[in-house]
Amino acid sequence: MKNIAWEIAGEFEDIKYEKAEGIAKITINRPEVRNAFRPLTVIEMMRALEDAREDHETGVIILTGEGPDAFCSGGDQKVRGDAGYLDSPDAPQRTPGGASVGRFHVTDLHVQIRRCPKPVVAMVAGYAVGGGHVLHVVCDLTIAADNAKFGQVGPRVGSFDGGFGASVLTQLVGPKRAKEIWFLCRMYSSDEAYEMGLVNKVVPLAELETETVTWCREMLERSPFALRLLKASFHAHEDGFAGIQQLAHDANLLFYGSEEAREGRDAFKEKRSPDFSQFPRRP
Ligand code: S0N
Repeated sequence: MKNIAWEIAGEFEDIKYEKAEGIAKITINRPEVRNAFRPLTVIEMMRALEDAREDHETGVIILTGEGPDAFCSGGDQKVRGDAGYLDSPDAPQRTPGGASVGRFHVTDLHVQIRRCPKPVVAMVAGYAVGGGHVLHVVCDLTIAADNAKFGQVGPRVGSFDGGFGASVLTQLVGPKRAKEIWFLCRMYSSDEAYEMGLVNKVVPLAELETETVTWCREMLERSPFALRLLKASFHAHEDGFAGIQQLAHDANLLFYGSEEAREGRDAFKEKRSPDFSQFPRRP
């Protein structure tokens, strides 16, 4: 198997962003806190993800954490304020009365991963815990190392994610298991996660990136528009009107390429009435 030669694709503080062979890799680079994310981390992840989405060369995106110990340990508890997360524990987002005015930046990141029309693959070594577990849950596929550990900790640390962290998890493992994961806050091995349908494949740690890249290369051989429509189709029902909107606008993308749609556009530009009589009224 040919090695992959990553090239730096942007300068960031909390993440590494690299590209190679049509694959973009976003790495949370805070191993000293088990890759916990603070607001800046999430903002940078969103910028990198947007770049990967817009890049016509990129077809698949890997999301991972630096080092073998953790994929991500969730929200950085050291900058957790009284109303969300802060850039630093003591300033500057505070009201004159002293109450914090942080927010959950990760809410938008979850939506962005779901919306991204390219497959997003979580590559998990070590802990995927709390908000870090939710991150892999919202990714399209998960490749896990044999040292990976999965779990939610919210009810132990005064937190919970009732968004995709509950609904998508339930889709993956079923309601009884999802409630067990949230209510008991246990940790699960990569083999247990595989048994539950939480991850797609478990490999030895030393083979994690090679295996993940193999899966990405395989997807890059497939039709990008078919992958795009499949992802939108899987989410259409789960994401309600927003999911249907994505699928509908993708249908628009295809319709724009038809003679029928072009007739409407051209007639407007040529200041004439459109002639739609030439097009079939399909049964
Ligand atoms: C990951 C764990 C199990 C690893 O244990 P291990 O290997 O024994 O390492 P430690 O010695 O514990 O940790 C090493 C250093 O890393 C720091 N650290 C670890 N995790 C975090 C973290 N999340 N935030 C800040 N620092 C962290 C340790 O403190 C240590 O550094 P030193 O030695 O300097 O103290 C273990 O570390 C663990 O259990 N970590 C905490 C896991 C946790 O509580 N995560 C947060 C859970 N909550 C969320 O993620 C919420 C996320 C969220 O974004 C959200 C989304 C939607 C709605 C609401 C929320 C919400 O925030 O509430």
